[in-house]
Amino acid sequence: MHTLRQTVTEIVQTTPVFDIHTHLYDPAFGELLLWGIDDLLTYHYLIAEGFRYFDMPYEKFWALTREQQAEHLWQALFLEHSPISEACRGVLTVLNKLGLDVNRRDLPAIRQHFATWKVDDYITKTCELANVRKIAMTNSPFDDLERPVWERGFTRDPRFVAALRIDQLLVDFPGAVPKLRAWGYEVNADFSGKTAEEVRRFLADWTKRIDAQYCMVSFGPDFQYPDESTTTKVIERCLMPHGREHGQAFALMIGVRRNVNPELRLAGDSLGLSDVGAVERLCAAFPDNKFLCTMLARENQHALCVAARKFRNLHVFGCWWFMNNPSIIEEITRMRLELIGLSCTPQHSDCRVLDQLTYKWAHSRPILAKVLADKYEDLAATGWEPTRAEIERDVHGVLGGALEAFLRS
Ligand code: FIX
Ligand code: ZN
Repeated sequence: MHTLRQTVTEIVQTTPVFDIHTHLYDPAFGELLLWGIDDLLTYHYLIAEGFRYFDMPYEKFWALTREQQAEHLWQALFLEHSPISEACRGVLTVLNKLGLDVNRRDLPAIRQHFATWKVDDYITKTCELANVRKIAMTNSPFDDLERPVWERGFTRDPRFVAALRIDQLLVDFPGAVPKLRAWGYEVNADFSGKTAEEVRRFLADWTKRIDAQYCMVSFGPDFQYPDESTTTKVIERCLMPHGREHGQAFALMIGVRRNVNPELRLAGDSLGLSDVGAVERLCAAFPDNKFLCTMLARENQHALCVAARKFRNLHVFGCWWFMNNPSIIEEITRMRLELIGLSCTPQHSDCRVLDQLTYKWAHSRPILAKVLADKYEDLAATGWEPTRAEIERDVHGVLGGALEAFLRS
């Protein structure tokens, strides 16, 4: 006889997940899809940690090849100190799940192993190891490496779905204007003339071209709504009507302070406390639009859950970036289940390197199982015994099914 906890653990392990936010790419994007040991070791989370120990100047590190950077990171983070941080542990989980003997501490042997893989097979292997059924990419028309691939067209890999990322449109409209004009959209920085309808045409064209599942932006902690800014104008006059016309949700990732240390490049972003009230005002002003939201500061999580209790058009998701550590994931997941039940998506991976799917899901599934099992045991203690079918339904929901239903609604 299985205990309730064993049943929950087994179901959480075996239910395939829809990973709703990553920075991975359909293999048609070639080199944009990162994978393998050198990309794993040069993940920006590890670069930030490496500089805690390096004494070399920043420029010297950036001048190295990717392989040399990986070697320095391996040396400092794995050989000279035990790799106990979550991001370091992740690399070892990936290697271990691939069947490699991490105990040998042998980077050349690990590299040899990766050299034997072909990318398509490796995607299949990784999706199997991570038990991932669908991966949402982050797709920006403003990215000069990515845009030409979409414009050329390609046969889509059904495992990868698109999300339309529009940071520049919302946080740097004057910078976006010359680009939009060059692409044939008649927009003006002062929002005069046909600007609003042309931005909507741009959003509609890209939504169709990439089959965007939702539209997404990241904001700093200073994000406000409403205010006198162009951001508010773009939201009110372009994004909201576009969202209603196309039934498309608007995902907000709020709280990132970009470039607090520019020397660290992609690893140089930090966080700040945001105003959940701005999200509430957005949800209240546009009850016929759908919003997804995740926040970067731990201190914002409780208020965000309360906001979701007030607005059914708000779906809370993920433990983003600095929140993606076991102790915090457990705390936040528990709080969300207690406040908003199963109507949320506790986790996304935010992978930048394909292999990370393996560790991000291997690390978060047991936490989800533990928290869910506690909750089902509390139910059982009242005499309400959850059936296997009910648990399967719930787990499918929190591993992406609830979000799919929200997007369809
Ligand atoms: O803006 C984002 O989507 C962030 O997730 C990234 O910019 C960030 O660099 C990251 O990889 C966090 O996990
Ligand atoms: Zn991201």
